Amino acid sequence: MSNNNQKKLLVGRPNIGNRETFDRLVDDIFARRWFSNNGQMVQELEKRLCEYLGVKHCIPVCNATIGLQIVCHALGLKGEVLVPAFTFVATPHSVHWEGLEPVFVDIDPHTHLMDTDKAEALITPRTSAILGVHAWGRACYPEKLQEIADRHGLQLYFDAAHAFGCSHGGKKIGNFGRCEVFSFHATKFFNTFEGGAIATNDDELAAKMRLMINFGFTGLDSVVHLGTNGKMSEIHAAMGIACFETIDEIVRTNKAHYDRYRTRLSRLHGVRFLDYDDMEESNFQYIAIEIDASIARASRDEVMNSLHAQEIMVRRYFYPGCHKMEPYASLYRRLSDQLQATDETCEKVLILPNGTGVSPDDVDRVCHAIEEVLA
Ligand code: T4K
Repeated sequence: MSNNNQKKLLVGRPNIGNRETFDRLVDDIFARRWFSNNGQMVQELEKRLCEYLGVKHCIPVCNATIGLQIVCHALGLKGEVLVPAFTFVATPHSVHWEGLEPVFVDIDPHTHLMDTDKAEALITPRTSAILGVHAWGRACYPEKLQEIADRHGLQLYFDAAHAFGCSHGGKKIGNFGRCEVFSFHATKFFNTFEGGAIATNDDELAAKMRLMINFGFTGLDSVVHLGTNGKMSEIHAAMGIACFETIDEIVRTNKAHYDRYRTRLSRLHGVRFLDYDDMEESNFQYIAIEIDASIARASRDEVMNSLHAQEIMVRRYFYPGCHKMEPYASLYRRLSDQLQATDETCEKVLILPNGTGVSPDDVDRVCHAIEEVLA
């Protein structure tokens, strides 16, 4: 990271696990001279992930995007897949990369999650799956989507990139649909520098995906399936194991920052906080606010520009919406008037810095800078 970035307040500054544990595990990796290909560290990480999530399989992969692509293959998807337009572009990319057509669905503007009625209305004979996204860690209506998927004979799986450590109905995310894909990217609540994992309770699906992440190999010279390289390396897994030791501390810090921001900023006219559900476990990683320019004293972009000028690098995820990014903007022009809630939300959302790299004083600095524009 450049010196310049060290001075900035950033969204996405990584949480760091227990450094002593990490350093010790790195020494072990070098001593064993075993760096990748389902080594001891990856196996240990999978064991801990399964215990933590209460799920039968949680296969570590090199990142969530490849994980989502592998799922497309493993589920044998064809034709169209329903995806929300309001998500990180990796979600539709994973579908399109596999030769499938992502069909963009509008969101519920209150929760930022896929609108289930609008999803059902877009089902055609070509639809093979629904890909729900647990935006900001909130579960994307798993029961309702499962009911729709069952009624129409579709597969249901989830992009759980934001939702590690979050629950729904008291059950950890990772247990819904055919499978769920977590991201362990550096900017995530729980990180392995780069990485992810595919969680499922389906033995057959898990076995197929294990083959697929390792080129389809079953033995030294035997390849029985189409495969790719989706493996996680030992050093990445070591970071995950070290992160397990600090999960509670990260949640505590995130929640304290969330409460501090909320107490101060929700007083401002035209500012709305995205809620975390009190009845569920959450990782509180994303501080997502909406600034409504029709009520507030300034627009979201005016606030963002003012903060950027002060080296507070807030982000407008997921601007401008996947349907306005290529190749989708050119491919699906006809869709733009069906995604009104997405378009409106994209104009309002601002993500504020959070995590253990942010101090209470930093939070106060961000609040002060926002108040200067909006109060
Ligand atoms: N599905 C969803 C819903 C997702 O949000 C994502 C990823 C995926 C799927 C795909 O997961 P992976 O394949 O990545 O496992 C960042 C992340 O790169 C991306 O992983 C994440 N979502 C997305 C929401 O954020 P960018 O393009 O915003 O990255 P960048 O380079 O602008 O960095 C973000 C912020 O983090 C900046 O303020 C800088 C800061 N940062 C970043 C890194 C890497 C640090 O302070 N330290 C760091 O090491 O996508």
